[in-house]
Amino acid sequence: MIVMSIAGVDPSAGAGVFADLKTFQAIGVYGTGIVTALTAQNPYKFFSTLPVSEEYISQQIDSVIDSYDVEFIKTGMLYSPEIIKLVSKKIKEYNLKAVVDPVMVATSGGDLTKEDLVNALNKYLLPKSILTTPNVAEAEKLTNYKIKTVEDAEIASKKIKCDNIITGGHLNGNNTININGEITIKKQELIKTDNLHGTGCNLSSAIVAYLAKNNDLKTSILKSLDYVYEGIKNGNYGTLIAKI
Ligand code: PXL
Repeated sequence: MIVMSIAGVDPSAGAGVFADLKTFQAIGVYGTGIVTALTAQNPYKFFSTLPVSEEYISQQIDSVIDSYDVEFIKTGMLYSPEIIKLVSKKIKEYNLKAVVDPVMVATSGGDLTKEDLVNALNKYLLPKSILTTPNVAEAEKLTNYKIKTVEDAEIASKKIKCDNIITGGHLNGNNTININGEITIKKQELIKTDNLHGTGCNLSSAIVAYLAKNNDLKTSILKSLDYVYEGIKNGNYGTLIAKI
């Protein structure tokens, strides 16, 4: 029951690898963390990014998998098309089941990507993944399709290259889940708060943790939506506080 996050480091620990590890721990699985980039940021302001070389990302992945039997991973901030290609190669090499948070822009407006990642995500990573978790803006970019309503989200979800959940924070709380072409709309109450930093990171890492605990994909998604909702409700300091 060992899982892995491949993502960036947010030192304020509401997002990125540190947040993923907290979520893994809260749900009761052992988490490992591969760092693709360091960032200097807090929930309100993004300062800068220092990427890690592909060679060193590769060494980190190999060294963990050398001694741990990892089945489920999540990916977050992958920063460049080259890193996306590398991670896709590792997924194939080690037969990993990947949940992809298609990180493209930070809520705080930070430099989380070097260039446009849409092509690399669609061509290399998503076809090899078991799930992706875009928000509305990310789903629009992945599909080149404008999403204004839940019906639009359903159409976009069918264009995405693997099973997916389009999160509902900008659709009145309506999350659109597409598993094997079967759509489920899960509505959640929207909470008025600024404790939203890291919601995407925590959702995808919770899904991986529940999968590792032998829940099926749909159950893992639904439990993770509840987990993040509770985190937002109990949050403080501009970020969510995970509780189960
Ligand atoms: O949620 C996007 C994201 C992913 N990864 C890192 C981040 C953020 C948002 O701030 O800092 C490291």
